[in-house]
Amino acid sequence: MLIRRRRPWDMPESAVTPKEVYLSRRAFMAAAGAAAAAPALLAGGREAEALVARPGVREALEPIAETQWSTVGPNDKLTPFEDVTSYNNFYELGTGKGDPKANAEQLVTEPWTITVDGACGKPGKLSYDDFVKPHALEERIYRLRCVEAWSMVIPWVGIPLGEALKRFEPTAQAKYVRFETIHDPKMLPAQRSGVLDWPYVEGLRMDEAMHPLALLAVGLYGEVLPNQNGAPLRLVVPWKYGFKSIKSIVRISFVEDMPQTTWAAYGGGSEYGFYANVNPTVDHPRWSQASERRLDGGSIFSMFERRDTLMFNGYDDVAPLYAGMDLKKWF
Ligand SMILES: Nc1nc2c(c(=O)[nH]1)N[C@H]1C(S)=C(S)[C@@H](COP(=O)(O)O)O[C@H]1N2
Ligand SMILES: [Mo]
Repeated sequence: MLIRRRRPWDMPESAVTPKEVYLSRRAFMAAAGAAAAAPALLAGGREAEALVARPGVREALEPIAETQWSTVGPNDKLTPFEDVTSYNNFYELGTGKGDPKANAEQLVTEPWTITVDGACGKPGKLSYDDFVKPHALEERIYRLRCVEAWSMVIPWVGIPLGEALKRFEPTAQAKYVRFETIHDPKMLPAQRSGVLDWPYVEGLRMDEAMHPLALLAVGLYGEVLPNQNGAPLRLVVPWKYGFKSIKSIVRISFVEDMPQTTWAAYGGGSEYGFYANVNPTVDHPRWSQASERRLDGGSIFSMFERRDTLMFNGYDDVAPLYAGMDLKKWF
């Protein structure tokens, strides 16, 4: 089922995609359409055009709805696939930026089971397919702002978090959602170290989780999510620092109390708190968050260019979620 909606933050992908990429994508779709028996037409009679032609392509995803769901501005260029998939934070696969890619093959994502429990009417253990397949995949181009003051623009493929959560019928006791990454040192070599408390845990307040911008990503650039980016299923919360966007999720729990989350607990609370909304006025203890470095495939000189960090990473639509809260206190 496909529900097509437009939001004020929408912008056609063609506005941010380098033209060659956009055109080659269309060419690839024509080829894919000829090869695959699957109908190329989505509801509304529009052709799916979210798949990208690139060498070394992994598994392409099924036709993707809503390629127009984008939340970027005219100054946002897509971060090249190469950078999105080789400059990563995934501490379970190593703390160096290149480690997650180098160790990616050790993570086995099939089979994959997601346990949903806690305050809900329909808890369960679901296979990846049972979890994801009831939903139409959407492409969403979001800015990702890491707490380390770099940012990217990534075309995710995923399902709206809120719609996925509703299927489990959260009860009135469900005030927060807690997410857990897989804990298996055989597959995630750095889990043999104590660099963080494992498993990695993140959480959202229920109303944050239900916000239409919150996404569960299963792919990027029209392909199945590479392991280093959190395969097979990861959270994307574009108005919060990147560490909230927890990877390789195996457990989702509806809970009454604010969950203890990995980075909020780290070092006795020496990093950010539970909310971790992008906020240019709340500095990290060791650096300013007023500006950031955009990784967009620009020249070597662009390494030194800074741009202003935007409140909520520019996603003002979420501001009502925090009405009346002092965000210098609840950072
Ligand atoms: N399980 C887990 N999830 C994680 C992390 C991690 O180390 N482990 N790193 C976070 C951080 S700090 C960022 S910036 C993003 C990076 O996502 P990307 O590598 O797909 O760009 O993932 C987040 N999710
Ligand atoms: Mo990050």
